[in-house]
Amino acid sequence: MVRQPQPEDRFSFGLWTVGWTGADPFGIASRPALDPWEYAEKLAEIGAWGITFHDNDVFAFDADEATKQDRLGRLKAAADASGLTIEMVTTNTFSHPVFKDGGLTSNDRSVRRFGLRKVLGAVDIAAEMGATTFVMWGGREGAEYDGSKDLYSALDRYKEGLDTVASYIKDKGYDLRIALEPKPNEPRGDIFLPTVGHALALIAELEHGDIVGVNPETGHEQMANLNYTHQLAQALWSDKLFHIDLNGQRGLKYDQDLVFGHGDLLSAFFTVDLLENGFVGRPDAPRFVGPKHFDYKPSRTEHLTGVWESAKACMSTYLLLAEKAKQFRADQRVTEALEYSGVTSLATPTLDAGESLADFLATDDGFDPEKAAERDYGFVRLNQLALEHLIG
Ligand SMILES: [Mn+2]
Repeated sequence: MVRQPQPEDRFSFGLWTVGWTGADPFGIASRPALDPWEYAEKLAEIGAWGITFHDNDVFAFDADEATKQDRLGRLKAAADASGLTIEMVTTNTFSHPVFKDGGLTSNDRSVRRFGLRKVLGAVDIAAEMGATTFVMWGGREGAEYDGSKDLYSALDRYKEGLDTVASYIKDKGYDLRIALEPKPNEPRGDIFLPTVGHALALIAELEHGDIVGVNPETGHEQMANLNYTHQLAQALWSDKLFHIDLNGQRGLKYDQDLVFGHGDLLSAFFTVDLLENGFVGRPDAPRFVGPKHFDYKPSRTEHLTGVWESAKACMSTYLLLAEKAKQFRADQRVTEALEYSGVTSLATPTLDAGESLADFLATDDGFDPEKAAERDYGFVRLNQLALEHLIG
């Protein structure tokens, strides 16, 4: 029996997750929509600590200024009253057909200027709401046809857009960092910045990249056949893991947004192990300190009861895995298996401290490749120990 989630667990949910009414490309909504503040209140009731939203989760695309302020005020009041933190805000530059060829990288310059203004408007909202992260998911930044984009210019425009947003944040003195959310495809045939690695490479080219990091989503990386935990690790190694989107995905198919752990469970175990316990051999390495944010969709087959059950399932799965991961790390057999496997010794630099390249090349370690090739690493036993903790 897993314990109840507590505010100190810092679980947070996008309003669009529990707020998804089940409409998909093949069918209409399968359950009613509530008001944003109703979702917030209910999330607080089941143990969430925080909420996140797109501008248009709260007010319509064409809402006038008074309506925007009224609805944002009602949401903020509900969040404050139930003790919820609005930790992240993002912009919707994908639903309205004006963005069908992208927001920051549309071939139409007037759309790019409109898109940029919309993003900057959402940055102001994020600051007003007290959010500390501004996620940018460029779902429509991409193409279906290779001939439809000057790909070099598209990357230039992406860079221009991100630098403009980042410098705006700095000019305003907002306590906000941008987190880019990679995804390989869907809704575009090919989305720009398809993986964490691509996003990190673009960030390295920015003028204001110091306040730009990544928001990796489990399913998005797995849709690219990549290992989510490895992506989190590289983002941490680059000190760029600003936010996370936890969910579940079963193989290479459409973006399923399943409950966390309802996809690749063993992978989810090692994701939680990294988030909770850090790198095995490097206690000095950066750790993820942000909220445990879920970006999932309650399946279309569920009605409102199922919506709340699925949100609770995300949190209880995380808590169960965190408990299992703690036991895994504390197990003496695991310590021995890690030692046997050489996992912890990977932290030792390959060259000696102060060893010159000339000395290194002149040194004979007496190394025998045939002998070294006989080494057994014991990775299977290590993995089995993880699995036994997971299902035991
Ligand atoms: Mn997704």
